[in-house]
Amino acid sequence: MLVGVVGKANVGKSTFFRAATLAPAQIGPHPFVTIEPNKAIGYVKTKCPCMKLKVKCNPNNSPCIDGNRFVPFEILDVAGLIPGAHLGKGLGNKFLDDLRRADCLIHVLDAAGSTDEKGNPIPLGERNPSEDILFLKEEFDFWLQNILIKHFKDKKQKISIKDVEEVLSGLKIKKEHISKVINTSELKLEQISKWDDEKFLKFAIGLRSESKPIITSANKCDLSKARENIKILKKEHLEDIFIPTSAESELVLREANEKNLVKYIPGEKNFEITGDLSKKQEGALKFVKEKVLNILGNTGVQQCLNKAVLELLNFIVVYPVEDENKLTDKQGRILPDAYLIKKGSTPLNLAHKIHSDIGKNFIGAIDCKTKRKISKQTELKHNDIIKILTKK
Ligand SMILES: Nc1nc2c(ncn2[C@@H]2O[C@H](COP(=O)(O)OP(=O)(O)O)[C@@H](O)[C@H]2O)c(=O)[nH]1
Ligand SMILES: [Mg+2]
Repeated sequence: MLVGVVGKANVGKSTFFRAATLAPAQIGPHPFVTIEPNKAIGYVKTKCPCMKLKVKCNPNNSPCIDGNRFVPFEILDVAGLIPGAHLGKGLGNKFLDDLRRADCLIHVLDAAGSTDEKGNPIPLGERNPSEDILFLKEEFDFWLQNILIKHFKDKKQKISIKDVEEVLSGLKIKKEHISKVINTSELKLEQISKWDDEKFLKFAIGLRSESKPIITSANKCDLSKARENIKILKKEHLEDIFIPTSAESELVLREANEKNLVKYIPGEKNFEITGDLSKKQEGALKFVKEKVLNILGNTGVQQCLNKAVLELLNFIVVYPVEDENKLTDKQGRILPDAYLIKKGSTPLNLAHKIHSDIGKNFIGAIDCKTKRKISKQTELKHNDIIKILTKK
């Protein structure tokens, strides 16, 4: 699963990415393999079972702060969106190449309208952010339309869903996305070779909205202009999901937390001052408190991550353990690891996710809350604690 952070220049994309990927707490030396330069680890925030079960957990892959478990996943910093990307202008190819790898997008928008199409600063409110919402979608749609036309227009042979799937496999567009678009529109795949450009565009729009769901981070919401604009945006784009954000505020808070100046749990409304602040730091935190937390209730960054992974992508969190009574791994750590897994997954899917050998030797599983054996087809639930049984 890969969540892409997208947007044009100067909207706060890098700020969002840095804030979202700054670990909320240290958890010892980490076995994460080095990932590519524009990828980093972000965290979903969820209630750790340790509270309800009244145990003290020893997290290994996912920090737990006051009963809030932060579960890792990968975020991609997509190359900046630029006008004419679909025509291969500037770094357009890089942008589209990044975009095709994402399963879900967080679109960072300058909701204050203080940047033009290319990201140059302009007076506050001069650009209508609504244009940027269309801009992102259009660049992708036109690009996809061209790919579809190139492969399917005026072709002699009969085209099946499988043929479309093959052409689009590198874009993470799957059979179920294609069938859904065909079944819910008047587009007839049998006639694809005779479609006009408009039908190809319709197909592209459908495929994009099925395969790359978007959350809009209406950013710079510390500015009142942005908060005004968001009301209008919500009315104009009923099908879109908007979360008001102040990426800069989240970064201020996470950095202050890292330096032990404050105690801040991502996504919360409050923070506690725990260190000696300079006048400048005090001013920045006061701004965040008064202009963001008191008005919006949170900075919105953690909310975007949670919404993307748990709602749009439909993932749940499960905890594999070795000992179903003590809830420990081999080293005796309680609830050491939390895994994100697609809703609908089974214990067998989980076994494969942990390790291919565990998957191969799978013979069953135990639900550690009920201590009962569950079948390999049982659908796992959010916050399940599971012991995988393997043959020796
Ligand atoms: N007011 C305000 N400014 C922000 C916010 N996030 C980023 N910025 C500012 O927007 C500018 C561009 O930020 P950056 O993250 O480099 O944008 P990018 O080009 O989209 O990666 C910088 O001056 C940031 O300080 C925010 O939440 N509120
Ligand atoms: Mg940047």
